[in-house]
Amino acid sequence: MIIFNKKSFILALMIFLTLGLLAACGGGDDTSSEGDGSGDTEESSDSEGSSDSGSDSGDTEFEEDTWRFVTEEVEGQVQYVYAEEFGKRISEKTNGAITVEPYEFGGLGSETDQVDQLMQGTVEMAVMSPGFTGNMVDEGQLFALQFLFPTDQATTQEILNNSEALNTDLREQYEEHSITPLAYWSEGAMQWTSNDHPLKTPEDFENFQMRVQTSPLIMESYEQYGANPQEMSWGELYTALDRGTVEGQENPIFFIGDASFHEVQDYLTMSNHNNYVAMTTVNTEWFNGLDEELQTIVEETVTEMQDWVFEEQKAQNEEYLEVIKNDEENPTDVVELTDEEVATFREEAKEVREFYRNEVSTVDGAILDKLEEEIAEYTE
Ligand code: 6CS
Repeated sequence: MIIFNKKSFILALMIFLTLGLLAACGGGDDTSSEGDGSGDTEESSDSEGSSDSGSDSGDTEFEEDTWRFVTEEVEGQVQYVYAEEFGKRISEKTNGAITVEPYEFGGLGSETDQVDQLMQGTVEMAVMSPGFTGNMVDEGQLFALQFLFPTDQATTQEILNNSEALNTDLREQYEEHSITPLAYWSEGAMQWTSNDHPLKTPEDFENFQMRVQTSPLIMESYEQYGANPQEMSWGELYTALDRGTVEGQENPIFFIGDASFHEVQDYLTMSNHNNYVAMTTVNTEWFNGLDEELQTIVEETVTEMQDWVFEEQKAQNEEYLEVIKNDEENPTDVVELTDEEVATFREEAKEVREFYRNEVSTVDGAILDKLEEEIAEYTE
């Protein structure tokens, strides 16, 4: 028979309170973090301040569910770590009920296959590049317009966050295809790489075999410079560059370095001719079918991660510039453009805006017009 005296009662009470406190701090959520494969949910989420958002889901019991989140990149690269971080935060905010499963590029097919999967709801979420929706959402191709956004990355990100043209008008265009872009974010300024000669003037592009994503407007942009653009998945790009099937490509620095394209290229031109814009997207019908509290959690998480992903891409782009410069086995000539050289490209690129307005846009360029006005407000 167990006899409770005062001492043992206080001891039992203390143990009980300590266990309760640990559980409240997340120390007892073994079951909740089981599914996300991250193992360090509580620590990283706390340090990123992910629980300071408006929604308080502390008492809500969410139904267990798994959301598939496909990306166009592989482990360690910006899109993939974004999906991982998003998953950690969602798991924490739903007390472990929701597991987000990030998918690396390749596991579910090519980039355009992934667009189809999101549209059909085979996956719930995707990080998507507008360059791969070019044959479907005409207006989304405006991201291919070179020298449209300011060179300053922080200002560009602010415009992406706040633009009504993008977050309302363009979103509606995507929603006609069951794709809801919840946010647009930059993976960094794009640069050109090439073999044989650096790309410094439009003449350097004459008959140049340039790899591009599947967007008629990206094709047009390089045809304007006299190049022969070729559409291709990035999964085939290293080999194509190595064999000379294509001679050059465009991408942010982290991607050039991490995918080792610099190993099979001689020159990196710091052209800053565009930003690599990615979208956090959800299948429209799936998202609209979620209960309101979950919708709010998703939206808040996406919003709070805009700053997080800005810092992530910045760090990766800085890191890989050093990697490329210091790779003695595979030397790359890093070339800066003069102001005059940039001005020449800028002038040529303006012609493509007219092409977009007249030949691509289904709304007579209205979204681009609005976006240009918004950009002007940030830059004038
Ligand atoms: O060049 C591409 O197609 C790839 N580039 C980046 C920065 N992310 C994924 C995309 O598929």
